[in-house]
Amino acid sequence: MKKSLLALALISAAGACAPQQPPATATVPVRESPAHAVIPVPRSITLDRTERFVLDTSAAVVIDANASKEVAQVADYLVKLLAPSASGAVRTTGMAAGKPIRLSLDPSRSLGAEGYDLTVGAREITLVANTPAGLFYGVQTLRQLLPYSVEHPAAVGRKLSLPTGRITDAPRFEWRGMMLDVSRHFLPATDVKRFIDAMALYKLNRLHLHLSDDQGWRIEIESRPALTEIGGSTKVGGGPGGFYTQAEYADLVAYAASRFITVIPEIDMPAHTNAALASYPDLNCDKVAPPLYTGIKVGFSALCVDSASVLPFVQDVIREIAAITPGDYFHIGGDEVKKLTKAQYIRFIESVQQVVASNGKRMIGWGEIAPAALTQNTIVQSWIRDSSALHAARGGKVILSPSPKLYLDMKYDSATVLGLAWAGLVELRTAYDWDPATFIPGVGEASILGVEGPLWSETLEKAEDYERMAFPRLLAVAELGWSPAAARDWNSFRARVAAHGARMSALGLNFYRSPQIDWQP
Ligand code: TNX
Repeated sequence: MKKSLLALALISAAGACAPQQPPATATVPVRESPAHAVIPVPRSITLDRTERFVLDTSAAVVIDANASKEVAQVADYLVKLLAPSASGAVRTTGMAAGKPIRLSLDPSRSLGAEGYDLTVGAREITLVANTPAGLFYGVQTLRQLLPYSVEHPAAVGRKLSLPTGRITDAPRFEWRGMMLDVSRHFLPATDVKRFIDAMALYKLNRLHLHLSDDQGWRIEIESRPALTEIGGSTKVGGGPGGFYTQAEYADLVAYAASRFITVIPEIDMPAHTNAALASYPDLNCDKVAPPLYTGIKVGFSALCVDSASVLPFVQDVIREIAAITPGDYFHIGGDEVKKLTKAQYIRFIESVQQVVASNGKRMIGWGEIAPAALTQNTIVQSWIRDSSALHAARGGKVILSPSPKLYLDMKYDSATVLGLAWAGLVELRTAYDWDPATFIPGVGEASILGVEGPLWSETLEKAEDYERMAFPRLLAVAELGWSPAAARDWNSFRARVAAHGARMSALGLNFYRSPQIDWQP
């Protein structure tokens, strides 16, 4: 009881624009109301319940006169977010602002590559970081301290204000990701951009695109045009597929970068390759192209790894994609290979590792690749209880995507229409309530690069379907990846998620109304 009284006395998260809550009495039915609804929960947050910073036209975003282009871009992003409530343009120091919102870099502060320090006073906000990324994450916190009406710029008469206080913050893990399977069904670039925007709100920084599988090849390869002409022509269930041209992909990558998100392309091999096998007969041992595949079985296809045609193919594909991918990573899949011997598989993975390295990228592969002779630079993405501990033992890094916790395509409960259930049902609490550092024996905190929620799309036909499976579990992935273990708590999380329903609705995101949450109106 004492705890809820205290919570009520603090600022209501969803009602951040409203005056303070009336004092609670023991007879009033108490609805748990957190002091704030910031997700992922910051490392340190102290809010003052007596004063607020009110956004009005005397408020203006201010940067140093000699600020870098990237800092100016973050300031522009914030101006757009606050429009039309604050004054309309970024100002530079020297030009007076009634109520400045100052963004600056200060290398003398030890805030890390993505941390920030946000101080909100009644007449001034200061946001400091070591990097533009840190400023961007501070902006997302500021955004979440504002009422959800900030997501409705056209709303008439909305009042934006936020509690005064101080937040100092930095992420636990450098890898905070989600994966979109755009192969089983194709997701157009405009829909992927909506995901990118939502990821940014929750401080996720890695978007892994599963660009090829049995059912579809989704990125143009200029030297191998049939991959998209044939391999990209259909999808699960049949009907037209789709693909990104290289220009569209590059645009997507740049859009993600403007939100400090690195795109990781995945070309799954040697299995999950029917779309490629159907496009180029030479990749098959019998030189006969199989028909296109529109079902949802896995494991039946494999490149003819010992044929002379395969390595040049792999080289062409990796070279072309690496050339339009500024990020450090290239994901080669490597999962669920049933048609090769272990020796063939290991030899293939080791040769692909060389191709990836020679194109200047760090290789990532699913857990099955761990027994190969991987370099320390290679990253293993664990999805079942696999041998990723082998990689940790050799000093390599592991990304955790355990299917019974983070597979965003698993059904929430037995009534969920979309999704699969082979790894179990994954309600919100299941996704949230565990600790990455103790999950796999032999893969401790120091070996963990971070976490990622894969969203496989066998059953997802359109953006709304992808969204319904991703939200709200994506918020759990975000908090697992960002917040220190000591700051994470299911009851606190569930109270904060309650306030995000309205925000997700305002953003037009189709989310699952988990019965584990007392959604705020
Ligand atoms: C396993 S996870 C797969 C995918 C499926 C997914 C469905 C992984 C590396 N392979 O091919 O789409 O399950 O949940």
